[in-house]
Amino acid sequence: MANTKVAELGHKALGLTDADVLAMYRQMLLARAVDERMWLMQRAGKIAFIISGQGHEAAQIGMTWPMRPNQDWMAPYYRSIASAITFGMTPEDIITAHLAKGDDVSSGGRQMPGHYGAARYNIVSLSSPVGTQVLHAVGIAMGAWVKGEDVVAITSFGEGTSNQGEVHEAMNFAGVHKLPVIFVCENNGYAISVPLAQQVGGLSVAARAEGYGFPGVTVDGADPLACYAAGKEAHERAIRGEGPTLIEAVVHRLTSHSSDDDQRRYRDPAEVEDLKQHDPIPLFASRLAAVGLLIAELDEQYRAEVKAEINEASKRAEARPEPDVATAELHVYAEEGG
Ligand SMILES: Cc1ncc(C[n+]2csc(CCOP(=O)(O)OP(=O)(O)O)c2C)c(N)n1
Repeated sequence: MANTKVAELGHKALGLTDADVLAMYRQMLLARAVDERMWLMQRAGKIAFIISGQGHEAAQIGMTWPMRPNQDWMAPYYRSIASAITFGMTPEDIITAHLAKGDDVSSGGRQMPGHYGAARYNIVSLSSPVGTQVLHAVGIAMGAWVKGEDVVAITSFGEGTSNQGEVHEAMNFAGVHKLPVIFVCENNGYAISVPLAQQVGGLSVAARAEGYGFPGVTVDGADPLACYAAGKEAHERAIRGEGPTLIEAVVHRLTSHSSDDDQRRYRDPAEVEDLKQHDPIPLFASRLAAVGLLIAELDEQYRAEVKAEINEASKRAEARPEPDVATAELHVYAEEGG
């Protein structure tokens, strides 16, 4: 792997080794494979509902890569499959949650699929109203600051969600108190069927950061290295006590909004066709190949390993027990004595 003959990808200047960038690529393949498998399971009637992260993998993996496992926290959103994997969730955990099995780590089958959350991975459970997770991340950062703990919180949301009141409140509060939090807006240009021009007056979400008193940057969300660089810088600022950063990653949503939606009803056929040109996985694969890091045999090996892992994960997830009907109201109402 440490092939001295390969051309420079620019990754070494960022402190990444050849092995790191190949691992990032493999993880993109893994996140995509989990996602695709769950669509198949949804179409087969095994999973009720799926919201995809396809097209967001480079942004999510690049941005969460600098985070410290079991130390930093994440308040994700429903497209955060690749981020959740970087934070430690396994394909089996994710598929089990979507199958609403009784021992799913997120909620024991009691949450919407895609509402990632597992204290064991430092991932906060999100709620169905979009944007609540942004307040949770700021709360975690505030708590860490009060306790003097070295913790950075990262949160993600779409550009439609960036217009919610609580997102402004969260960013303003974090700016005032210089909290160690990273706000990631994964701007895919649509809030379900509503295009960007009808959502954001200024067309830049990152530009808003200036009003809150911290830096805002826009990055190409199909480029995992650009996303890594932005995430790393934001993480270092947070640790140094300099406060939040807003990163707007421009991505393409390769699928419909959810398995209940059909984007062909509101996107031009040429635009849907053009999406393939923006798929971050082949884009990164060709960059890695161009500098001699990803040879065809290695790519095939990764794809075979990932396929075997997903096959195994879905088989195990399907064999897990259903939730016990007797626990349907658990955590819904106050319990006697606690
Ligand atoms: C407060 C609230 N309003 C509306 C909805 C319905 N809803 C769910 S997802 C979504 C679109 C959000 O779009 P965006 O934030 O751009 O994220 P994307 O899905 O494009 O990644 C909406 C309107 C909701 N869940 N919560």
